[in-house]
Amino acid sequence: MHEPVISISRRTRRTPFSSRIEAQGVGGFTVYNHMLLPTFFRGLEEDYHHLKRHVQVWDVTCEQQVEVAGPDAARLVQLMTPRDISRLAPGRCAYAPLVDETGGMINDPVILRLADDRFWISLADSDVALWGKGLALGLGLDARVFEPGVGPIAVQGPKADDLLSRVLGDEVRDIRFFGFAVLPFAGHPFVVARSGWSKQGGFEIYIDDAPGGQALWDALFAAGGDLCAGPGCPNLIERIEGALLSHGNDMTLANNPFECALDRFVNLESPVEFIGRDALERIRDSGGPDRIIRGIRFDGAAAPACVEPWPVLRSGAPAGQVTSAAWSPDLATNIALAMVERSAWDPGTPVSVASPDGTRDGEVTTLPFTGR
Ligand code: THG
Repeated sequence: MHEPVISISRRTRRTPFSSRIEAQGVGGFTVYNHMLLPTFFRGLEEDYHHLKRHVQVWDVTCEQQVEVAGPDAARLVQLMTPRDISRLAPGRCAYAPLVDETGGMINDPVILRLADDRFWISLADSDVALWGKGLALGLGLDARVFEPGVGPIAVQGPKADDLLSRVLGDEVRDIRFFGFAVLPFAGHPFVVARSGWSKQGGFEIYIDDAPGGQALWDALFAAGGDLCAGPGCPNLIERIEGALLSHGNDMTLANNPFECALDRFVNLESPVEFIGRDALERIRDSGGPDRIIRGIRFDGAAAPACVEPWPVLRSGAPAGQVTSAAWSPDLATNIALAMVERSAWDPGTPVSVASPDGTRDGEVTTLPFTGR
């Protein structure tokens, strides 16, 4: 028997870096925003140790931008998120839930304010441009909503400042967390933010010029030999440890931001108008959510990938589902992100996890597993 593969075609769009990462030994891909996203290079565990010790360059251009520009741009972006966008200054980024009229999670992008009247919404995996265009058209807003074909490459790991400063200059060291600067490389100005989908620190460089971006990619590898710079990608183990949520895996349109423990990005106290405010206020006023994303540590051999949700049981009764799982080498246990019902969500609650290769004993934990 052979392993099935995902077939690549025009619909599974390649990126300006696809041929480079193929030459650099990419081991697998998934599809994200209709675009290729690498899933591992040497292997999940080898990639994990390398990311935590050295520095990696990632092709995450599938985190495509939706641009919203024009006199009503701020109004439209605000309608899409419960986070107070009036507090987002030009030059800053914000992690922000996007919700529908029921409070359901449409996406959880990073929003960059390029100017008072111009935003990039840096997407997780759902078709937000269509939602935004529909709103602008339906509400008669004076805002253009389009996909400019811009996505980031990421430089992540403890040596990220050292590597990027060699290529873009020491200015990168002054960029604050979730701030961005516009820095030239070979004459082209690039948006460079201190952000990224790991807890190891680093930057994202938004590629709006393929040849310039490819030259930058090559310069990073040319400069990084003694730093052990290598190709990488978002790492399943590291992102579970750090509790970085994956839309479509850990939450869907069926979940609200309170269930996703994203309360700190929901500004109901601000008098801002957004779609879903009534729904979120109702949930808040009726005692909050009935389930919440928690960590679970569980016993046994290294967990297989969680491809379909695994039931979580408390005293034999259904109490939620595991949505992402991995063996953590540094914590020496299996770890998971799980949507856990109120009956089991107190940290320390003993649960069992029905993984495909058997039922394991586990315990509910707070998040993240490591770090902050
Ligand atoms: N970078 C960019 N775009 C993206 C992602 C990214 N789009 C898709 C996806 N990732 C969006 N999801 C997240 C999830 C978490 C974070 C960023 C994007 C993140 N969270 C910080 C944390 O949890 O520690 C907190 C952020 C804050 O405090 O404001 O960084 O990675 N361009």
